[in-house]
Amino acid sequence: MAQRLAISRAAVWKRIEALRREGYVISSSTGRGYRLMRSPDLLDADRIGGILRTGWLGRDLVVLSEVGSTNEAMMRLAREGKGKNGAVILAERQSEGRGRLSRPWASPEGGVWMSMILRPDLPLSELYRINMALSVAICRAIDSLFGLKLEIKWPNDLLVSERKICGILMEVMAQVDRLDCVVAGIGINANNDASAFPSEWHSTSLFSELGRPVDREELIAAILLEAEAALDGMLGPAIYEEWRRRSCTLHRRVRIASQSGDLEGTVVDLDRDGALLLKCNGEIRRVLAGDCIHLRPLSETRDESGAVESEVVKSGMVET
Ligand code: BT5
Repeated sequence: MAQRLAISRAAVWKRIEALRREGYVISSSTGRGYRLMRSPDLLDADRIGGILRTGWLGRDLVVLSEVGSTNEAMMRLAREGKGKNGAVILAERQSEGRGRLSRPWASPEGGVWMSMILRPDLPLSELYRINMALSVAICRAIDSLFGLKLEIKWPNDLLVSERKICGILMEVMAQVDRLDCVVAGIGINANNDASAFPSEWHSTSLFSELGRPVDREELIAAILLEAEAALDGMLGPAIYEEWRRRSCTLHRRVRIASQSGDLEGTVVDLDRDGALLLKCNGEIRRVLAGDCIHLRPLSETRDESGAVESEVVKSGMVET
């Protein structure tokens, strides 16, 4: 190696030590050299760029080792008038990852924490289409790569077997009548250990579901490719229909907690603009925003004494 690189053996050793500090496992044997045993699971923007097949989404992509929140970093760029349509920020870790209503989003190493900036020509009333397109795209990518079926829980969660594997956070910059840009944040528990999270989060990860780590770069490239196609077609009927078909909230009994109070009822349909149609007390109500709690059907939740237990199966939330 020293000969090939025209540097001293000590200089080779110094670089090997630097790679070891980054997490590469390298064995060495006197007189024979070094051998790469294992590479760390780190994202590399150039490698992602090399496998990315998109036209406009993710063509401008950066990977940060740590940031407060990728959404906040992207919003900051947007406030400065920067951030081209389709630019993406990824981070290995977020120290202040956030969900809706400033709820914390746990973002340790191994996950996919990603934000994209979108500048679509879209009326504000159609904003939820972006959420629909991204939800469908993530389901398609994870299904085709790993054969894992995700379900969409209204309004912004993706679940595997009733456990949250992904959350989407949309933040918007707009004038009264016109959209400036949307920053869409996607958080996926990929190789991080979701069993370390509080059990009441009902979370899981690709690692737990598949029993092995996944190639996060391949996953990111696949999601961006599906997302580009879905966003390009988000106003057509196909995305809405697939989003509705993949919903696990449709036909469920739910409780919606919103600023105007709680509502309980059965979800009879999901509308094209993302609204949930809730039948409660014989009336159909349109719900555009709120935290949605799936309730078990009453027949399943009577305990031995016959008392009705309103068991929360899982909870999630969104802001529209
Ligand atoms: C969400 O909020 O589900 C949206 C999460 C978006 C995260 C991405 S990561 C990249 C980008 N940058 C950011 O700062 N955010 C975005 P919400 O529906 O409010 O759900 C939040 C709730 O989910 C929390 O209150 C916890 O109960 C739970 N939770 C927190 N971290 C989680 C995780 N890693 N996996 C599963 N559940 C989690």
